[in-house]
Amino acid sequence: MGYDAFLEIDSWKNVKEVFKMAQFVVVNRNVESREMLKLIEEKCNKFDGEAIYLKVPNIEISSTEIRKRINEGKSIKYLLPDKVIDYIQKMTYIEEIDNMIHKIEQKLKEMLDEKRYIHSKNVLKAAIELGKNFNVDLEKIKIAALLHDCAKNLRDDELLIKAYKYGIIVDEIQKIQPFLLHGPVGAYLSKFEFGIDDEDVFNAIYYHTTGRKDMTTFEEIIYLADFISIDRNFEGVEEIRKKAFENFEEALLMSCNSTLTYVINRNLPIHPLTIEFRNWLLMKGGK
Ligand code: DGI
Ligand code: FE
Ligand code: FE
Repeated sequence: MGYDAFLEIDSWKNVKEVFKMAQFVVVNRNVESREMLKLIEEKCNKFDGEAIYLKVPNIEISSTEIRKRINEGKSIKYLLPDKVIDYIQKMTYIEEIDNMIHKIEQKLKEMLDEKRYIHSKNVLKAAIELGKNFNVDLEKIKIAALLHDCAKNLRDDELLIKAYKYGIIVDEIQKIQPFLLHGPVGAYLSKFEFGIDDEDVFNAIYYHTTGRKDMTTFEEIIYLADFISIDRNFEGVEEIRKKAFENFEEALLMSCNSTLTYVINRNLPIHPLTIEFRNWLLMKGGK
């Protein structure tokens, strides 16, 4: 332990016990002096224990300084091994996002009914499980999953007004089925109401209901997580849930097919994006 800390050893709990159990190794970054050695010896005598003093090269790196630099947002390059820096940065990022997620959850609770809020949390869980299999930013996945239905409890007229406000061009099908706008409007809400300025998150929310061609893996994960989340209980969901972890692409196609069947059975208009999504899945699957 450091010399300074050793001199304050009296404040420890059961110091005598500790001295009995272990021999202290005292190091110091300052130059050693006769005075220092004397003080170490005095402590040892006091507690009837032993300590050895170890000369260490005087490296101008202190953990206090490193912590200070991190808090000030300054670089700590060369003060620590790169791997340790990477680890600290990753942990700092995760902590930041966790704080962010906590705030999102509070706000979301006010915007959604209980069932929808629980669904959002379930989609988050499913998205993490799916995301682990891909090289995606899991922290961002969490945010997108949590927010994907943030506009879901808006009434049709509210969705249309918000779509107008955000400059979303409402197509023919969205005019008759305004609920389809909960994706696009949700994407804008996540940006302007929740302050999440991220393209992946934005697009994943925007297209989570219909899908689209050329979807990114990030978007696909949110789409599928929404479909297989634990609160879903329609026919065939178990099979898709299983498939999602065996053959991701096929599970996407199965979800899309299932949605289309649902829409067709109810004689509802199919959104062109849904069709483009399906065709694209078929092509890339080579089927
Ligand atoms: O918001 P969720 O219920 O969690 O899930 P979602 O955003 O995927 O919405 C599912 C609903 O969207 C479901 O009732 C089917 C409908 N849907 C999906 N694609 C289309 C569609 N409805 C129409 N009319 N046309 C589509 O292309
Ligand atoms: Fe939705
Ligand atoms: Fe959903």
